Amino acid sequence: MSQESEHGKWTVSSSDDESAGEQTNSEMPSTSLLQQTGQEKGPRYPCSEARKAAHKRKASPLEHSDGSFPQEVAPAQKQKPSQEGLGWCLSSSDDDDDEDDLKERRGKGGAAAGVGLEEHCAPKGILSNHKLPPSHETTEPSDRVQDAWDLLNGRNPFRFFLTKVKGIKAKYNSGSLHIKDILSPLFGTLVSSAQFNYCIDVEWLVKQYPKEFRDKPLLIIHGEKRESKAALHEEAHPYKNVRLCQAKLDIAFGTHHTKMMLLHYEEGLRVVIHTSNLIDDDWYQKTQGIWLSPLYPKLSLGAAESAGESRTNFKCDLISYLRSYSSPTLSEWVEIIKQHDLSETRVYLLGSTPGRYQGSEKEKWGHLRLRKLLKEHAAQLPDQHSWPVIGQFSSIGSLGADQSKWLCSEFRDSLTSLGNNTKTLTNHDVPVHLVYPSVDNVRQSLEGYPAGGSLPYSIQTAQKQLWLHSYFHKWSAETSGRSHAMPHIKTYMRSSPDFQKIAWFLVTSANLSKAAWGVFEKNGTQMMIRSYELGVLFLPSEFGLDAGYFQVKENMFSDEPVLSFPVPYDLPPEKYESKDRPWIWNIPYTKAPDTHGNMWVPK
Ligand code: JTA
Repeated sequence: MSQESEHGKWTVSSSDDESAGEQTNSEMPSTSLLQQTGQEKGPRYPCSEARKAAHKRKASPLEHSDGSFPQEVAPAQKQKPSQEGLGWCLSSSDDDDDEDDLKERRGKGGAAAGVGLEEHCAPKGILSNHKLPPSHETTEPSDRVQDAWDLLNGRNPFRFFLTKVKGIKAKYNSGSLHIKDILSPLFGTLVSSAQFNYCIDVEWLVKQYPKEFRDKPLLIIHGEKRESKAALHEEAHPYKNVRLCQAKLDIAFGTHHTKMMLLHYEEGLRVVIHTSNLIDDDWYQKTQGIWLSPLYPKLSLGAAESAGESRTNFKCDLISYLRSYSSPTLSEWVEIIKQHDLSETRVYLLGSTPGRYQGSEKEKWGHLRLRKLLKEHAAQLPDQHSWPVIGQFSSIGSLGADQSKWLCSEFRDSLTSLGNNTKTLTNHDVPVHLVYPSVDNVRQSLEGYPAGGSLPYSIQTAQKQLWLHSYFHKWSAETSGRSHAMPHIKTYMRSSPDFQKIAWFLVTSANLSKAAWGVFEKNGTQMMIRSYELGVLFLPSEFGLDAGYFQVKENMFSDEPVLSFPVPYDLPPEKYESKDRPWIWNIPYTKAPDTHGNMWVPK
């Protein structure tokens, strides 16, 4: 079938199927490309077909025919090794693996520039919450320890971070984290850990741990089934300390998207909730979000069952989320969490877990959970009907024939709730702004078109909801230096009409889909959720702000009031221009070359 349409001329060989999920097999591009050389292999981790396509595309790029780079598109060419590694680094060892990484990158045929030259790392010492590390003020180079200290405890009360990006100016990476930083001994002396995620490269993951922690028990919680589950087990087999736990997914098209680390230390426990898959590409040139918990101290023996709870009920909510897996293995982690003091937590946990929920259970997960939190803990604002909701995501599900079906009904009703009002009657005029990369965003990105391999909006879904695209705004992030680092982060917030204040901010794994956020069934008496998702919600009241809003940080790298919130992309969002189209991953883009001089031709 060949079609000329809104999105140009394209063909699909598979049948269009109707499904509620955001990604279905028929919508995944096959791995075959126009000009295959035959030498390339897929990634060693089981993952989506699209990711394999992106992987292979990097191995055998399709050069744009005129061979020239467009003048206005050049961030990747400007990458210089001299700009690399200037951000602070908390990795424990000068890793012999970095050289392998460089070889691997070159082997992939992508931009080899922008890799290597990791700086020497900070001296060891645990960064606890309440006392300075032993090396502080006494050991050189103390600057990096100071930076780490400030990041973890001082000038970042939100504990919200972005991942380090290769190939941007060092100043934009100050205060960002690589996975090796998170797993560094500076953050704690690891006893055991659990990694919840969607896509996992076990060999790569093990290498991200410092050598001294590589054989500590590691539990991987995933959602793979059948062949891909078997492949994951094969991959994990060589590592005797690695155990796998399959999350049950009993509802069709459900996915395990949750991205969380539980890090059990000799000194306590840390929880990390983030948006990156456990694969190298996700920690290379993308915009990803991370929330780091404080170091939670161990409760004294004989402490009450209820001890160590936070004002935000985080401990109970985390345990309740883990219990939803009904896994004996995860019960072991529930016991560990029970033994710790999580009372310093200032965020609310917001999860989704597959099921059909009724009665009081309805408000435990998804958008109704957000609705409840906003009603109970966020204040009403003057002229709140003119405060837009902004959603920003990296994939999109089928949202129905028009906005009334889900987006501007149950979903918007939840995101516009504030205070214990008896339903705002003016909800219908609350603006909704959606931020999703345009084709030009992807083309001009650091990764080029292969970045689109992590933006799996399919033509089959897109063509059914052209109405949605009128809500779209471009990805732009000059303030965080990440305009060319495509978002895999997902964020939602309520902003003032002038975009200088926000009433709340959520970072989550949840894309814009009914599978993730939930959808009413049975006339609103039941909430149905297909996938596992996890995020944290920042509310002004928990940060001692009585005004009911956070000021938005204007310059990420200046000394503004510490309680201004570091929104990771530019406000106000900029609408798509008439020529702009949303990135759709399974149609070709051959008219203009990307930053590596290549085209995108999925078959
Ligand atoms: C490409 C994906 C995630 C996630 C989930 C993805 C798909 C393709 C990237 C991704 N699914 N897919 O949870 O992070 O087709 O399912 O990054």
